[in-house]
Amino acid sequence: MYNKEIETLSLEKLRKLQSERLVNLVNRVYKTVPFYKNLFDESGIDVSSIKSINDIHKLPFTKKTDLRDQYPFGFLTVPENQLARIHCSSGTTGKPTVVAYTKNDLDIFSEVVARSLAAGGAKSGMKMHNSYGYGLFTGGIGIHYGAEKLGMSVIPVSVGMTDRQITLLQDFQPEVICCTPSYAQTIAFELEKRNLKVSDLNLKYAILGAEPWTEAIRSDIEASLGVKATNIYGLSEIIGPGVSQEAYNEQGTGSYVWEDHFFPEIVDKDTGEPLPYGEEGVLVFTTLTKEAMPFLRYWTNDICSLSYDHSMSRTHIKMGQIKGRSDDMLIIRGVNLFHTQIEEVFQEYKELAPNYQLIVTKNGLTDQVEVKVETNSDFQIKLGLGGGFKEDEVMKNSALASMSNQLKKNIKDKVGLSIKVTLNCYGAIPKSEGGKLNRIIDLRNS
Ligand code: ADP
Ligand code: K
Repeated sequence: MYNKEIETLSLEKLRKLQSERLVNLVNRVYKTVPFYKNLFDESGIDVSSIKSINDIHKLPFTKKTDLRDQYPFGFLTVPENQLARIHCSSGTTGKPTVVAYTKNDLDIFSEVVARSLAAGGAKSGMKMHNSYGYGLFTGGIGIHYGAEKLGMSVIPVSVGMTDRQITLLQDFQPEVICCTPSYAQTIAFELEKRNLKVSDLNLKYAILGAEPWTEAIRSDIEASLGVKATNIYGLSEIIGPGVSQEAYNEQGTGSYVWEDHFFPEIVDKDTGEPLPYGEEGVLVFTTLTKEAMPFLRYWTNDICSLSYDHSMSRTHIKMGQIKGRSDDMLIIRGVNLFHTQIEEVFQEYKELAPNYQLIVTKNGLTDQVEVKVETNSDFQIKLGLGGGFKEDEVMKNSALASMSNQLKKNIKDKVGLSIKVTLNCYGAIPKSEGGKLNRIIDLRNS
């Protein structure tokens, strides 16, 4: 264990710590964040009525749309010159979601990642091959500093260039790999293609997250990479990866939520009412210690359940696998995608009709997205295509071809993902099913 004292703290002491931290937090955000002050005042919540962690259900929820409305720095409780780092995540529409950290927040981030990696089997002195994306996303850099804090030697490979990744895995012989479960499968597939065996590498532990996965995927990765594979979960708004982690010797029983920093609740997705341990609902977190941008009862939209496992030495609560989302966020190769982000690109084109469809499939192990969009009839008439055209004629018409290439590039610039764009003629894409637009077709699990 990285922090045995905290990880095994008695529940009674944990509740006391959480209560102190919550009371401090509520007073602080009331004084420093106008959004929370207004919300408290409007809903008649008296700050002094929050006396312990048991009062948490009296507090309002914070949602991703609130972050958008306060873009970029409305939720800050400290002056901007006290920030040590700023990251972003996908926003629902328009602007990205901004998350900011003080020096102290970064220490907490590294601490929870160090705890997580240790629970996943990593130890000081081991090498870590880190294939999480470096950059604005919290994944790569977040894991990096936590691994250094644990005393590991980090190889900051980031995503892509799988050939080079294989070479480094062979030459450097790291014991630990961190990436998305689907990328771990891609690496395994490439090893097999090169006739490389598990014994050519030195991997022992794979710490995998950023997207949902299953026990079948776990067995596949464990066999093909010769590792113990565990789940790491997190989200930028709460801190990044390292909000929770599965222990390598307790696989399949859930991931420990480091609840001295992140207080979890499960609530009903329609009513917001708290649900008892074991029941499935929306996961909600309160960041008890974050300085720069703390959130009260942040609504993750992730569906899962929480429960205690009193037979273990770690005392913190465990969360089960994420069963799905209560919104329409898609996770493509670990990257969050809202269809509204694509819609915004289309809205800039007067040549397009407001009808599109997003189709997600798996090509081998990799998520693929194709978006079909309609041109409008004025544009078609201008091109002499008043009678319409077929999908396979697009690339033969220079105006249509150039438009679909432009759309592809603009989407890549906006969301950071390569997506196939297919132009359709006006009326070719089914409009609605029973009155409800059916824009997203996710065929990955079928
Ligand atoms: P990260 O880079 O850690 O994935 P993001 O903020 O970009 O952080 O994405 C957070 C979302 O990703 C979560 O709300 C959840 O939907 C999904 N996610 C992250 N980790 C996991 C995991 N281990 N299992 C399932 N979903 C996950
Ligand atoms: K993600």
